[in-house]
Amino acid sequence: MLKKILAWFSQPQKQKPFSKWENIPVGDLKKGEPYIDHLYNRVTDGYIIQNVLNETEVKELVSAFENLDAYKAVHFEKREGFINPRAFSQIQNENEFDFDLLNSYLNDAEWFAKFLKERLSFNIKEKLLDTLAKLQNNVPITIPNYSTGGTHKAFTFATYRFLKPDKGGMHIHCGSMFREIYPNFYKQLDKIINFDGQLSYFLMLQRPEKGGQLRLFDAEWKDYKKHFDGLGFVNDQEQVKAMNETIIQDIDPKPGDLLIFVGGDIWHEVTNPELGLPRITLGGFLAYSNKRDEIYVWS
Ligand SMILES: O=C(O)CCC(=O)C(=O)O
Repeated sequence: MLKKILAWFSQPQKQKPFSKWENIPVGDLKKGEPYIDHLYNRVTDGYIIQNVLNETEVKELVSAFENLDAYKAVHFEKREGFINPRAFSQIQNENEFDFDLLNSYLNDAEWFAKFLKERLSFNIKEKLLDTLAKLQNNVPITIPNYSTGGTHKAFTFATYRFLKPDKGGMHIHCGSMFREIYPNFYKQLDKIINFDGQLSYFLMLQRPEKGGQLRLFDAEWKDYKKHFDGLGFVNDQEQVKAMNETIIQDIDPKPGDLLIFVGGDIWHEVTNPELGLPRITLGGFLAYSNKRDEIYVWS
């Protein structure tokens, strides 16, 4: 496996803006413009909504999260970094749907919501959901709930992602992949959410001096889905070659920016944060409800 990963990084890759992106200062969002539908329809592949958070809010979030790994962090396999609280995709055990793990995910989500409320002088969840609501007029943004033991518990709307300098970044993946890896978990959500074309979002909180970009591969989920293993690395020499020959595009938002893109369908990674501070983001996923009358946000 290590050889394949090294082979991947040693291949020359060609930078070319193959996907369509728009930068929009948050104050310039047009009322009624169906930004989210533009992503679904691939009119655009991604938006950087600039300055959603101001400098003070970014600083507050970064310092609130200091020492967060001491709590409920789930560390990435093989690379150094962590997600906090645990993401839904980290709750499944082998092929079984594990209700105890689901319960601990829901408890962690509750803990995280409380943690954010106590540590911050502003309501980050409200701020984020309000901004997302501006991206698709008249469609409510909702966080999924799960009923356990007679009580409704909410999923987490976001997870905090911390990548240590020079420890590899985030491996190649796309959002649609998780559905194949964790079918039992998704079966629970399939009742309410249509995952086809699901989107990814994140708020950039801290950037390294060098590296740590969101790297898109000119490769769609459907064309490469046959060959991934559980970690998202391609596991077939031929595909490694094919993907190394694909064109890449690096996206580098600034702290305070909200990035939203077709992360369900475009293969992407976060490149190694080579130098300077750790890379820190707060993000999750979005998708329409089955009835297309709500947009769900979870992580
Ligand atoms: O939080 C990040 O920087 C990575 C986002 C990502 O890869 C995703 O949402 O699929």
